[in-house]
Amino acid sequence: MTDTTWFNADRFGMFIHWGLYTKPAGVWKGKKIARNYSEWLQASEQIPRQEYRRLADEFNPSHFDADAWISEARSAGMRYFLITAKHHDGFCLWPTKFSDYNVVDATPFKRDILGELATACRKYGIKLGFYYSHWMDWDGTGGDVWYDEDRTGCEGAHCSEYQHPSQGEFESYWQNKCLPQIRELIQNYDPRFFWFDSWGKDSSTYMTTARQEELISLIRTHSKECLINSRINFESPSDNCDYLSMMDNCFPDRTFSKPWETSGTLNHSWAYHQLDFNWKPTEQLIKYLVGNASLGGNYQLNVGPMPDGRFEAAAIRRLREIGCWMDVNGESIYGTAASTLPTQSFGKVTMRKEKTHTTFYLHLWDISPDADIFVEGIEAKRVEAHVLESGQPVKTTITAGGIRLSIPKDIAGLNMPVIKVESYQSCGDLS
Ligand code: FHN
Repeated sequence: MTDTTWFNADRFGMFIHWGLYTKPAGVWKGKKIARNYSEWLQASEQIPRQEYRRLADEFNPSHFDADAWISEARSAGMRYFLITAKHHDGFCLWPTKFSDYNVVDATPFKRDILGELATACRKYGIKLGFYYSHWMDWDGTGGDVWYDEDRTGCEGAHCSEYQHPSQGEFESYWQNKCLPQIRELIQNYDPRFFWFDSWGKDSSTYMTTARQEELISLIRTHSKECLINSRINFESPSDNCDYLSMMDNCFPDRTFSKPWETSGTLNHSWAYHQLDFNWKPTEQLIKYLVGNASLGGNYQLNVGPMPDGRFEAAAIRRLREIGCWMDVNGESIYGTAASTLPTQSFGKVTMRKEKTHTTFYLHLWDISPDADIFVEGIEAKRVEAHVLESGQPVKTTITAGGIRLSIPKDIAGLNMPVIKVESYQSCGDLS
């Protein structure tokens, strides 16, 4: 198994969905597409392949700036970055030798997007990962398609191009596109992790144990440190995966024996959607991050850049607000572990075992300033506590079964405050 220490410590990453579907952005032939994920355009509207492929002629994001994306991620407090190298439509964001349906050979843009991002990631010390749609590939090379009998496209007909491949057809895609491209991505860009995508019983038909192990073994052969997620087969993942991926926007209420993460959206669609105004408030996004960290999990927050290559203003505002919160409270997230305390009524707890003591970070979501809270489960001979952002000391009383804290009234001016509690098992070890 590959070392997952960095993944657990980093806790927070950026996910990007970007590709040919970004320009239509959820609207096709003047109508909002049936599916709410704009990256599903081709399947949603049953667009014949040659017609969909013509979107490549228009892919020319003149404002794309890898440095700007990665520095935005960095200042939001994110420590790793993940992008759709190939999504379900089969189009590739790098100049792959194994398909000419790629950004350099098929578009007027002709720049190696992954290469530019890899350079920016190195500059900012951000780990790079690739989303790769290994099960579905709608471009007719033998990958699976989304077959939905009841769906008709814009022309009112089911497109006969979209039928499940035979095992032989899938095997040909697997050997001639999927596996060589994974090897190529490792050799060209040296990613620290892959994020494979599957769900449901159709994917299990193709993502057999043998194919999962073949893919894992290929990655292990070419990289000593590349992590692999469990959505290689969501229903029945190999034990050899390194970390678990929850379903989209699913925030569990339990811990897991492996490192884990939730990938979530800022609004509804993963890729940019011109009619999706369903933005989540910053406070909610921070709560997802903290909630997962309190259970030992990570959060990968998705951005869908616009067709010209820039992030939307609503995305930037949220990223920067999260960044401000992380600037003062980041130590309560990075390198912390799941709380071993019982569930608390005031909010969530993250913790870190230090050499001489244990630190608890109390995330106060539901409190009255100038009142007491009881933190159940902290057993200590001595505790020291202060507000993480301001340094203001907090009065503590050790009682049976926990500690009582007097919340300062000034805390009302802070947004989502965190109290740092250092708890010692003997009276004399505070130096
Ligand atoms: O179908 C995809 C979807 O477009 C998106 O990429 C998400 C990200 O988790 N995964 C699939 C649905 O779960």
